[in-house]
Amino acid sequence: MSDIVLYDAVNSPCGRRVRMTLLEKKADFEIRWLALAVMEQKQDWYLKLNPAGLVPTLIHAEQSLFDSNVINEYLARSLAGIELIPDSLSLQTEMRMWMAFEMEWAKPFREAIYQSYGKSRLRETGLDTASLSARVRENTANTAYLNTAKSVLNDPIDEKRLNDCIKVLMERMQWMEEQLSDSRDWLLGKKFTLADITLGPRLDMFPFIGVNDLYQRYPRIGSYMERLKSRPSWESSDIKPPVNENVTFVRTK
Ligand SMILES: N[C@@H](CCC(=O)N[C@@H](CS)C(=O)NCC(=O)O)C(=O)O
Repeated sequence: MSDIVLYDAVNSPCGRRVRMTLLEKKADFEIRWLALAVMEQKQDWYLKLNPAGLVPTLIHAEQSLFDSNVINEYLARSLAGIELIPDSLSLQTEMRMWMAFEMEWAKPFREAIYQSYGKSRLRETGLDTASLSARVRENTANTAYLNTAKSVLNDPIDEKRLNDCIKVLMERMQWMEEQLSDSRDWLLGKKFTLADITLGPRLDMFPFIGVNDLYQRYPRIGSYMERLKSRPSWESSDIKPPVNENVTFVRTK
């Protein structure tokens, strides 16, 4: 058993960025999967580790850490291996601004996910309202989460809301495309850093909200992502649970 444990979920960009950092550092780690569709992330024992009930959470040296960017800075500083944080204060600040940039548009992105992939993920399980409710109640007594799960399953897609979220997201992508006009290799210039690890996994999620041509619309983002995907940590961070959680809901405590 590894001394680094990562609580994670299938297709989580936040989880993937921690996986990438661990792989860039060549660290051993163990993943424990949570099934988000049935709110395993809202179980009492997990809320003690991560009060927001989100993935990822990392356990290391008996310390429990949450928020992917916080975890990544911790790993970057505490593990030996490749340097992922720039030396100068000015570049460190720039790195955190890229993280803040992503965190801001993660909000409309999450809303869009609820209107798209979140629905298909839940519907593909074959659970009906009664069996979904029973599964969620096993995990949490908070009816707010039950109501969210039921509305993801049953409410029709709010196309207007989804399109509005996408419009906001495209505004952010336009800004990013302009930032890349100086042909830099990585977001901070010559050096690959945590800023790239923060942005890459989220950018690659656009097809999950129905935007399949992001890299054609924004070619500089496209070639930037090609560079990112050529790093071994990209492919090797595409980890799935041994059995598809959507089908079996592997319990992971
Ligand atoms: N700022 C947090 C965001 C974490 C987050 O939004 N996680 C998503 C998966 S990428 C999640 O757990 N969603 C489940 C939910 O909304 O209950 C981080 O970077 O760790």
